[in-house]
Amino acid sequence: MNLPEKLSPEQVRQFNDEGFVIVPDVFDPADLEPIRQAMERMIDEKVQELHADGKLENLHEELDFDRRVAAIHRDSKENGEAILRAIEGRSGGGVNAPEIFDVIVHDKLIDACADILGTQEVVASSVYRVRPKLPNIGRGNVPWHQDSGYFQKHCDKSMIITCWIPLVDATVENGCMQILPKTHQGEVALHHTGGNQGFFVIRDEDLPDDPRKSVAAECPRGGVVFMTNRTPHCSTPNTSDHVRWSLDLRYQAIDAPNNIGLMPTKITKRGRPDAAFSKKVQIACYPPDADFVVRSVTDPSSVTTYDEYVQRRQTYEQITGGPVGTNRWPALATAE
Ligand SMILES: O=C(O)CCC(=O)C(=O)O
Repeated sequence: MNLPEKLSPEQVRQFNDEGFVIVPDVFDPADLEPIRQAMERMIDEKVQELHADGKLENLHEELDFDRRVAAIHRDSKENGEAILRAIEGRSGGGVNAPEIFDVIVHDKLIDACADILGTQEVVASSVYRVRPKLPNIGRGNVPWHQDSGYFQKHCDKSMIITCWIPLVDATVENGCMQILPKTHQGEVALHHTGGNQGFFVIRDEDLPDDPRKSVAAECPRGGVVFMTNRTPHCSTPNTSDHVRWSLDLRYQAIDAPNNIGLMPTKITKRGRPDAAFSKKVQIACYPPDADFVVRSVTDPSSVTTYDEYVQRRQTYEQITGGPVGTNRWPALATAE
């Protein structure tokens, strides 16, 4: 089966050499309209609920997707946070809306990942995030890290692609990511727990290069920033007047460690696999969340449907209590 090539050889080379590539035209902006509208509906439902409960007076119905939550958050942090929690999903683990699934399995995106991975056997991870980064509050500023800092150590050398997808043009002003190029071939750096909002953090002195060499990953709506799991990155404050909306999704080849077909009965509440179990089966890079097949030429019947995806994610959430980090890193305080 000949599937179209989405990326040029030059773009794939850039990904491999630099640890990332920004592709400005993976989607037509219209492809992302359903997810924007789904987010708008979610916001509106929560706003109406808060209003009906007598907690919120000004509905800010005149404001669009990029501004409404920010205005409500300014009026009342409590209401703003309630809306953000509803959109981000449990523990920040991403809502299960069909419109998100449609982006995760979108052919244009999977074509690009298949080009990078060099295979048409592609698995997506339930480790994905919806990130509404509000202007001028610290929430959503992510410290330096490699995604592998959150994954199991035995996956350090596996390729897991992060696809960072802005739903508005991402700029330095609204807090796009900063990426440290050409530093993804080495070991996973020392991370610490205790960053803001519970994020893991690499201290500047532990970064594989001078953070002043980082580049701003500005990306228009419709574009995607593709990064490796060992590419150090962070994101900076949103100093604009609107919300920087983005999604980050993750993909790997099916032969990288995954939990396809496994039910998480052997994952402990802390999200760590039980020791006896992990000797018998290959443990996924991020065991607390479900992986699922998004493309398979050798076994098309294994490609996950929306209903299977929802069921699998819900089962994992019930058993593991939602996403948690799996790596045991030291706490910031004890290191200083
Ligand atoms: O969206 C951001 O600001 C940060 C994203 C990030 O750190 C990630 O996708 O791993």
